Amino acid sequence: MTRVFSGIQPTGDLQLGNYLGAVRHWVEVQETADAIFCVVDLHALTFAQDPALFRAATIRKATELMAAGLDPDRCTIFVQSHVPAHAELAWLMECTAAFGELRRMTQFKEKSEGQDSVSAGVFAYPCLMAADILLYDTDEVPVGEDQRQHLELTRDLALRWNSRYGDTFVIPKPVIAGVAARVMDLQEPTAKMSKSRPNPQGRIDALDPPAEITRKIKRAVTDADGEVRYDRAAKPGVSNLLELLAVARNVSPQSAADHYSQYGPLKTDTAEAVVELLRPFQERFAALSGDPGYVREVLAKGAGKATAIAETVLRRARESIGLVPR
Ligand code: ATP
Ligand code: LTN
Repeated sequence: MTRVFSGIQPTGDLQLGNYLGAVRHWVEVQETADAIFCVVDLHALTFAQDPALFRAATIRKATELMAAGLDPDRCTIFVQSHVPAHAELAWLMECTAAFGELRRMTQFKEKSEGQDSVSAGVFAYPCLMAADILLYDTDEVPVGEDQRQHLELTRDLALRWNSRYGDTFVIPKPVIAGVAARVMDLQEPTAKMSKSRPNPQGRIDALDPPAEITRKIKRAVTDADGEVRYDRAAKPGVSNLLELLAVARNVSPQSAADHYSQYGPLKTDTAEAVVELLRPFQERFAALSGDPGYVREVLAKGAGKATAIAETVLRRARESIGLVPR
């Protein structure tokens, strides 16, 4: 059975980009693959967090994943820091990666640019991500387009390790969806929608009330030529709306465009489609948030299952690199 692994950071509410670019595909793949999903709390610590809020955010993210449709009977859901093997293999990956290749990572450049001080963790981030993936003999990693470069690095590190120390790791491949793999900011359609961008008007949170979703979409930045056409380079704002409408209706963005000659009706229908798309998520979230004990139970069970796999692979890695067995 194909092993699938992916991760999401606990900080920030689940936004439409996370849902369409990643989580929606996780919900599908749990039906056919041996799927493991991780709330990557250690990754979020690359920026200082308020401890109490951070703890709550981790539980909330797991709740959001379950509300989105991840079913603990069909997949494994756990918190990264509950499985210490991640931190241990990350160190071995840091010693495998070159300074130069980490410095070239776009996400590192974006997150460190213009900051007075950046943690060493921001730089080492992709090594921890590689460890996450390699620890589970992962075949496929469903992620949004922004993670492609990290996946390439993960493959390079695994290949390098295997050629230096002998066959140890499965070489994973990214699975990146065609439509809505990069949902753009509604106010600045040349930037990706992200939970850490300062302007909330450009982002749709999966828990936004319907009226707010509608308002944000109606105010989305488009362009001046007035023509409804799918062309991501020339018409990023309109094309982004067409992608949202297209995934909600399960058609292509090009054919979605055929039905419109004006931006107003396109926005009205897109808003309605997105509200309907998120409705089941919002209902399940309300039900689950009344039962945090259940979510914690799921995470404890998930950590147990994840540990069993991760420890076996870590042992293999320790042995191949020459650490004395403990
Ligand atoms: P940040 O921007 O603060 O780093 P994020 O919103 O990108 O956070 P992550 O936890 O880093 O959230 O990402 C979780 C998953 O969501 C990843 O697979 C990522 O590729 C995907 N994703 C995030 N934003 C988008 C987007 N705008 N479009 C499509 N996929 C996205
Ligand atoms: N870096 C990813 C989150 C992430 C991840 C992973 C994704 C951490 N570890 C392992 C897939 C597999 C992000 O910022 N979205």
